[in-house]
Amino acid sequence: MAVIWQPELDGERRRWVDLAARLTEDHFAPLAEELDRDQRYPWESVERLVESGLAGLFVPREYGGQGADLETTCAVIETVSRGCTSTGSILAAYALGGTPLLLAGTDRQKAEHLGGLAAGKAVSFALSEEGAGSDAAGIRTTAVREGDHWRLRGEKIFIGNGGASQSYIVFALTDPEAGTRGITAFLVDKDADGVVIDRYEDKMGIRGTLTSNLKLDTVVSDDDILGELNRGMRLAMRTLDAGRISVAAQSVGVGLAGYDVGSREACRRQTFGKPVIDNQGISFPLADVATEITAARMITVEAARAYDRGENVSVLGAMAKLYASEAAHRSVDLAVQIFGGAGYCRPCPAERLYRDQRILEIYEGTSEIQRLVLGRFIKAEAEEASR
Ligand code: COS
Repeated sequence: MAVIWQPELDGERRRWVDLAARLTEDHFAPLAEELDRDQRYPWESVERLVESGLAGLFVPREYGGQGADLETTCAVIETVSRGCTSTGSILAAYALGGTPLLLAGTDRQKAEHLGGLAAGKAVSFALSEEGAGSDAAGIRTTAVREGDHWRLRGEKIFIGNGGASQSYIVFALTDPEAGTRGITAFLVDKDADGVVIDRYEDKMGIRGTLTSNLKLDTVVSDDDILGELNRGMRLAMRTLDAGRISVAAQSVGVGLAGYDVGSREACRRQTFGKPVIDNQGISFPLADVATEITAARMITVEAARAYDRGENVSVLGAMAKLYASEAAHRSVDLAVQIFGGAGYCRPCPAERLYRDQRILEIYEGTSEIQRLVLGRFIKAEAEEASR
């Protein structure tokens, strides 16, 4: 019996997770150190994700995908992240870019962009701007009517998979006076005139992923509007509700990776004539980490199941991301401590995981934003109860 709780996986889900585990063991995990060292995007791994069906796992079958639910997608993201954080993050970026299309795409948009995504032409979610990261409604990119099309002007930053994606879901102000009810989502092709990517971030971790800007002075048509005019903020928030569950799954994977290397090193490494795990100073925090990863996995799986049942997951998704990313923090921190000096030097998997983990508490809503979201719900519930 495994110490850390695992959900029951039925036939189809089991098949996808086993496939992901095999690819991770044979191909993704062996590349993790090199990708980190050379800051290299693993095109060959992406090709495997596409060929195997994992890239388009959540894409409906009629658009060329596998039609899997979020619970399955998350189980696969967790499995891949356990072996290579960068590859797991690429997979999660595929899911984030696909979600607004699943939620609001027309049949034509789904056929073109979800179909493209399943075939390796990824779609990226482009919301953040300078000064508008946590305050998503503070964006300044505009889309102004010019005859029968729209002129899109502005710059997006911190785009996951930016530069490797074929198209971008860009959120822009279409009615600047209307606040959050004046934002619209547009589909933008990377090869269109006036679309420029000229900066890639040099990141602390997940160095096998690409994170870019997107400069826009381009023209789009009504057909490129994703969802309803002026309802883009809601679409972004609904997308992030699902995306946060995927980041929670990544976090469980990274937390497990920290636990794997930390617990094994604790058995291997001897001090004062015995393995360090025989000291309660090491076994007790490992017990805490095992408990926290179990709890993180339980919330994440339940959040994904709730999403698949069509329930609102704003609360559970925020809890899953908040808890799982911070549990992963404690897991990789302990792993570094167990390795001691070696854990502070390269190459050591604990050192890499320590840097990789940090983004999980930042992207798709910082821990502070998750607490803010939860705080609003708590206040509303308490006010309702005291009425
Ligand atoms: N599902 C559906 N709709 C939602 C929603 C959700 N989870 N959360 C908010 N909305 C809707 C609101 O109902 C509101 O719609 P109406 O105007 O129709 O009433 C609209 O979206 C605006 O919501 P709100 O007023 O709460 O917006 P705020 O500007 O106060 O911001 C936070 C809300 C802080 C929660 C939001 O800016 C946020 O999530 N920030 C973090 C963004 C993020 O994660 N960035 C990372 C980018 S990807 S790396």
